[in-house]
Amino acid sequence: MHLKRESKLRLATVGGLFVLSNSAVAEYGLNLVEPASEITRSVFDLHMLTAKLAFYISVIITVLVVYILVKYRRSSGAEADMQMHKGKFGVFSWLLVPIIVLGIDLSIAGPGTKTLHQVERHVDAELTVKVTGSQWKWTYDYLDNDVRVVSNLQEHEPNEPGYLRSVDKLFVLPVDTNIRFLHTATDVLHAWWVPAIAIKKDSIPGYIHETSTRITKEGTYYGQCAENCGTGHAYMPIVVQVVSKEKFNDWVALKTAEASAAAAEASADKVWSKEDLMARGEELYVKNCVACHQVNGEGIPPVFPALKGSAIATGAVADHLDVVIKGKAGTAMAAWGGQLNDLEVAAIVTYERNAWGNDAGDLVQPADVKSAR
Ligand code: HEC
Ligand SMILES: [Cu+2]
Repeated sequence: MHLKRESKLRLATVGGLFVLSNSAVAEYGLNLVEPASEITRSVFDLHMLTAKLAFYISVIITVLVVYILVKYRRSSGAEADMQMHKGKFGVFSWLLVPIIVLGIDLSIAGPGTKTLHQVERHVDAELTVKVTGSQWKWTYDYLDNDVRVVSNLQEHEPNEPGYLRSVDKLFVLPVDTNIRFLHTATDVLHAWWVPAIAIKKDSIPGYIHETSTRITKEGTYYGQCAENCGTGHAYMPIVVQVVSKEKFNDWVALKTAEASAAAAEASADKVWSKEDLMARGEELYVKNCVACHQVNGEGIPPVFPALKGSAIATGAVADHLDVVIKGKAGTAMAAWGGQLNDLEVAAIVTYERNAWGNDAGDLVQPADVKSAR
């Protein structure tokens, strides 16, 4: 089949456009995640606008360059026009090109400014949640309701679905509500990042950064820490469940009841048996401490010390309680006193003193923790 040169060029251009067209790209899921809030919709639209403009410009320029290379090649006898700068086109193109470029810039600047304004706007919040990053988990404090959710990585095998993406406790939020997030961290920099529903801001120890959103669609949204925060950086995924306002209120009521029951249980001056403390202690240890001290208690020395056979975990109870409640400033060992109640600390410490061949043999009761605080 013989095609004229122009027809071939036309065919190539149309084919190229088809391959790169929106629908073809969408099939492969290469785009940003589908936005589910006003602010992320606005960020998404800005991305599409700039991506489209850049795409069209690159196509026009490529076609132009190829056309000029072919048409004005020396072998076809083309000669340079040495007087071009004296003609009308030569004179006015210096003006024309910047005008076109500025026009394109301004067409992005308008929507860009609008989005930036939205990012910085502080709405009247109907719900405020303090989002705290720690090595390696997220803590969500619902400031209006006194509810706290501590969200840890849910362990999976590498080939299972949900590997490094799922958590034990979901972060539940209501739909169609003005939500304010207060971002902070307890140890190093983290960044709470869920691209479908909120913009990303760094979480910095000692500082509080504010972002807000209004989620428009119920569903489950995924994210992760977006600031390299240490060896467990990959182990702090985020899962947000957005539900109707009614469901959210029910959930808050349930969580409040759970919290007050746990507080009552912890503060009752009950003396617990070794079996009960060890069982609870193991569960809490696995949830809170294994990222550093490992399931077998052997840690990852020299950074994360072994608790198996450690002088502190087999020595005086007071020293052991002191480390767990107050932490060790300047190390990754956090002060757990504010995050765990008396019963929980008692159970974990009892477990550490009697697991993995440690044989301190003694029990620590909630009352001991209360007086050690
Ligand atoms: C993010 C990492 C990390 C997590 C999670 C963590 N620890 Fe530690 N832990 C450390 C580090 C680091 C040290 C060493 C501190 C130092 O240099 O004295 C330490 C020290 C200790 C010690 C003293 C051990 C010794 O022999 O010096 C105890 C006891 C302890 N941790 C208990 C716990 C308990 C209980 C938990 C869970 C509630 C926990 N840790 C969670 C990092 C961690
Ligand atoms: Cu992090």
